[in-house]
Order: sequence, then structure tokens, then C-alpha cells
Amino acid sequence: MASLSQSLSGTDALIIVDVQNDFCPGGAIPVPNGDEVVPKINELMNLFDHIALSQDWHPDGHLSFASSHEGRNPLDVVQMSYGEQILWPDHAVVGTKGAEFHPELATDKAHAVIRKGYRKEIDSYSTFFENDRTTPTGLSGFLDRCGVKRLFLTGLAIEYCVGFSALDAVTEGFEAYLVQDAVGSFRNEDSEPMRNRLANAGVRTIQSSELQSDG
Ligand code: VGL
Ligand code: ZN
Repeated sequence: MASLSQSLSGTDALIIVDVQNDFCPGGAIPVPNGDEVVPKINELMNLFDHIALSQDWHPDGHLSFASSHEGRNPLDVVQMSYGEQILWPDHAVVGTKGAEFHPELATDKAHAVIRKGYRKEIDSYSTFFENDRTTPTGLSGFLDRCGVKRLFLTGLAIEYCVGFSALDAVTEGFEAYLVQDAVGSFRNEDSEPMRNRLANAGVRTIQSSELQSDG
């Protein structure tokens, strides 16, 4: 088999999705071993000229929280103005420890921090568009202005925020790669449908060991 190894250049960007305490062990919606992506992502940061972090950033009483809907529980589905919305435990609340990035994530190396989900009525899984599918986060503008063509996606979690970010990356005209060993999943068994959607959309997969800087 031909080597999948990719030489990186100035038109490549590393996208790090929601590596926050609430998505790591001990957090509100933990990804088992979610913190294991941190050292891998920190190493990858040394290879890229463009690095963007996303941060799930919800006000108190956000409508994606089950606690905002009388009699509802986490994982119930409700109807929002833009369609169906899964309800979650309170998480990534502005100003809380859970909303902060994992303490070992090398955030100093990032060039942009894109916050999402800060409008009370709209959730946001994707780092490009909120769940109404029309409100942009601004990430495409940043990447376009920097001349970026290829995106390498990492972070938490494949089923929601990483997955929808990768799908939008393709529709926004980028070539998208999922860095498999630097992406966490809530439950491996449940990530299959999203992995299939990504493959069908043309998102490629790669291991972090296959990436190298060209200079
Ligand atoms: C996420 C559920 C709710 C994620 C964010 O980062 O995958 N999941 N908010
Ligand atoms: Zn959220």
C-alpha cells in the first residue's frame, strides 16, 4: 500500500474541537479517555502554521440543557426553532471550570479560538455553523483569509462536534482529514453512523504518526 504520510505546508490547518474539561473524564459529558488526545494534539501543534481551537461556550439556562426544559432528561429530544435537538446535562457554562480547556492543552500555540453555542436559543455542534445551519461562527473566514486549503481535525467528540465540523469543512470547500488517534468518541459502538457519513462525504482518515512538517 502506498504511504499515506502527508507532508504539511502553509495551506494546512489544525482544528482542535472542544478539548474542554466537561468533555474529559470527571466532566459533565465525559468522553472516556478524552484526555488521551491532549499529548497527541500538543505534538501536532508543532507541525502547523495555522491552528484554531473551538470552545463550546454556553450561557446559563442554554436551551440545549435538559434543565432548561421542565420534566425533560438528558438525551431526550425536543423541537427547537430549527428542528430536533438532543438535550444534554448542563455543560461548558461560561465562566466555569468545565468550560475551560484541558489544563495540559498547549493553548498558547493556537492562533484563533472560536466560541460556539453562546446564543441561548441555538446549540452548535459544528465549529463552522450553529445548529440552525445558517449562523456562521466565523471559522471559514479566518481559514480563507489565511489561505488554508486542507484541514486536519482533532478533539472531542466524533459523534457530534468533531463529526459535524468535518462535514461542514467539506461543504465549505476544504479538504478534510480526521486525525483518528487524536479524536475521542463518547461510545465507540455509537460512532459508526457518523464515521460512515464522514467517509461518504469524502472526509479522509489519517493517524497522527503519518503527518510530518515539510520544513
Ligand atoms: C458536544 C454535546 C454537546 C461535543 C458539545 O463537543 O461533542 N457534545 N455539546
Ligand atoms: Zn454543548
